[in-house]
Amino acid sequence: MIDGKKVLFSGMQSTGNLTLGNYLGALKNWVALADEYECFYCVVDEHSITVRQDPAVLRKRARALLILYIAAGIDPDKACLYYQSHVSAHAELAWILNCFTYMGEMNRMTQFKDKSAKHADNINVGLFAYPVLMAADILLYQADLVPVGSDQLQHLEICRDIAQRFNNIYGDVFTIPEAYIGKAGARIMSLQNPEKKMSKSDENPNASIYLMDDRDTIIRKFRRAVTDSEGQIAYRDEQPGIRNLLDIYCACTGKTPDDAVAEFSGRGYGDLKSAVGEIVADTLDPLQKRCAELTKDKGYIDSVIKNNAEKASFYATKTLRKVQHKIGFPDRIR
Ligand code: ATP
Ligand code: LTN
Repeated sequence: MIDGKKVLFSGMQSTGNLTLGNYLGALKNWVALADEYECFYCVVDEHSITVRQDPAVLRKRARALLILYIAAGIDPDKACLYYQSHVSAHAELAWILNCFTYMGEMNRMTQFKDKSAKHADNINVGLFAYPVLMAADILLYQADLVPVGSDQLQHLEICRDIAQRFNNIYGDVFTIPEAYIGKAGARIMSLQNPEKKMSKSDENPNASIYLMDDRDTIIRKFRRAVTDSEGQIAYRDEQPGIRNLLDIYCACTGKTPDDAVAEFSGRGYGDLKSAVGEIVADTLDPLQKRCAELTKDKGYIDSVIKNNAEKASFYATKTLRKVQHKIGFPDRIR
């Protein structure tokens, strides 16, 4: 608890170009949560280097992601928006937690298996220990809640196990965090294969709408979206392509699937694709404009980066010192 509010922590990697899935499935919800909880939203640049990065690109994307958090509507005076690499307690706690994590536990992680298959030439120890750094992120802030997608639930479970193990030995040091599962969350699927989630690492650029795509590109990608040959607009499992278009439409308009189906009843797939393309372009347009404005305001962004890293460090260091003391590191002389 901070000032009587529950603490919420989440993070995103700045690798790749963010997609409509990242926005509708995560970022958009983060905005609303910042009213109710004490939120820490981190740009997890230390996680990014588990896969080889071009330094100039990583730096640029990390800043662009932090700007995007603000452009999406998160008030940096309320929620703490910062870079993981600016708060050294993350790496320090991760080291300690490494010593409370078993090889066998990490071996079971499906993301490690997937990523090591994908990057067979660079299966590094950081990639293996990725979930431990993620546990450190969360536990440093004594987070009560962690909004994550279903692919991250396994990592959250390990975080809880590590925290519990530590608490069993040393007493109640860490708050045990819970996954925050939002309202029927928008899970946005690939436009080229609606059985697969839209993902920033998809090799086919037509599969994803990137948040910085222009109107024409957005409309063209929706026009090419894979659907089916049923010829009828319905919201059902058997028509995943159409259902995905309706989900996107609903996430952007706030309408229910029933309302959307009624609106398009008797109309062709082309009409639905155009309408979804238009509404997505209308949704992203103000976001893109705001990003452009904020990018120009270097002084303001720099002050957010500095102040919020200090705020995050304050809370993180408090937990780290407690942990260091508990495990027997010599106390600092003040
Ligand atoms: P990668 O392709 O690099 O694995 P990703 O696009 O799947 O990346 P993540 O960085 O793993 O995205 O996720 C960031 C956040 O966005 C997470 O909270 C995740 O649940 C959410 N998210 C990602 N893709 C989607 C999607 N298609 N629909 C809804 N939410 C999504
Ligand atoms: N692994 C997460 C990003 C992430 C995160 C976190 C999410 C790093 N640390 C802590 C929630 C809490 C991802 O790839 N989506």
